[in-house]
Amino acid sequence: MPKRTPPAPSPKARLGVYIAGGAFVVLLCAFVALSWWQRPLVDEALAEADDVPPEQVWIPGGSFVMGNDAPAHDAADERPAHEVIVNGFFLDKTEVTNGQYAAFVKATGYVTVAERTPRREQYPNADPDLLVPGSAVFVPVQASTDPREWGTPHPPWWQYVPGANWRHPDGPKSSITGRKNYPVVQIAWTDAVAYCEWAGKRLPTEAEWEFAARGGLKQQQYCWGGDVQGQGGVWRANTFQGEFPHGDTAADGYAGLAPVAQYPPNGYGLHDMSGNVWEWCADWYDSKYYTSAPKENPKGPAEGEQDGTQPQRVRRGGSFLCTDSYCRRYVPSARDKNPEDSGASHTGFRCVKDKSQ
Ligand SMILES: [Ca+2]
Repeated sequence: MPKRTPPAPSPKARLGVYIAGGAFVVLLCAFVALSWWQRPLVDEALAEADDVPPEQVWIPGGSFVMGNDAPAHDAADERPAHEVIVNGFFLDKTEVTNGQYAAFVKATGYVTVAERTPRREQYPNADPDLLVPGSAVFVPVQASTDPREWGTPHPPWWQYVPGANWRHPDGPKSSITGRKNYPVVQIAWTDAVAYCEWAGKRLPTEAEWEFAARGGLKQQQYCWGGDVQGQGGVWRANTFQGEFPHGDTAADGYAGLAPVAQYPPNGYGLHDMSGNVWEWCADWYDSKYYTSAPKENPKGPAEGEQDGTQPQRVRRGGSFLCTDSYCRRYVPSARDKNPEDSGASHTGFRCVKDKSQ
């Protein structure tokens, strides 16, 4: 008996199949979309985490002349030049990078000062609009370097930017993705100390920092000797060339930050002790400290000199914003300061380890 061919589905049955199939596709798409929407957010900054700690070099210690009182060098807080003795120590070969700081945050969940909401009691006189998480960002505005033309107490190229922090160094739209080997910035002194403690290290004293920056040279103007930056077409540090603050020509290869170790090391094998980012030191800052500092292993004054309402901590080394025409502080004797809760887009750090640690 011939087999009977199954009857073709009726148009109504076909319609039902199409509707069911369509509904399935819609549900599948909805499920995929929902899953995407509810996906775990990838922390872009922590994705840069680099578990390789900064390599260190041994700084042998000894005596040196700290400061600079050469008549042509007009910096009162570097005077008098005086003999100082420091013990030997290990020092990070480079500034701490985004990748290394990300590893610390990934391991500890640490929240930096710039990511916290400032409290009114901490800043009783602050503009309410500024009591939001954020930090100081360099903005290359067209502006005079003459303070009489600023119209503000602070240079107009420094602006408090809500949402600026180490993950977003120039503000919320910036990121450190792909910048694992750049120095971490927007780090307050407090944040630097937290990293050092986690790493079993500490910040250098100001004397240790200057001893190391001089690279074994005696009273030379620069970390590399006496040649000026760029002499003979040789660039030895990431500084600023061109008309400050808006016209960085990047003759040294970089406008703004550079990855660490792009320039030759000094005599101790240390990179970027001049330029790139200012580096926090352990000490309180006092402009007259050199008049009374002890000779052996000075650790800074007992308290910081006030600037406004806050005591200051020491920063050293200059940054990518240092330029001979305005801020020539990328030399090893130059001192700078900032309150310990204040990071900036040109400030980072490196760490010391003692032999016994
Ligand atoms: Ca540069």
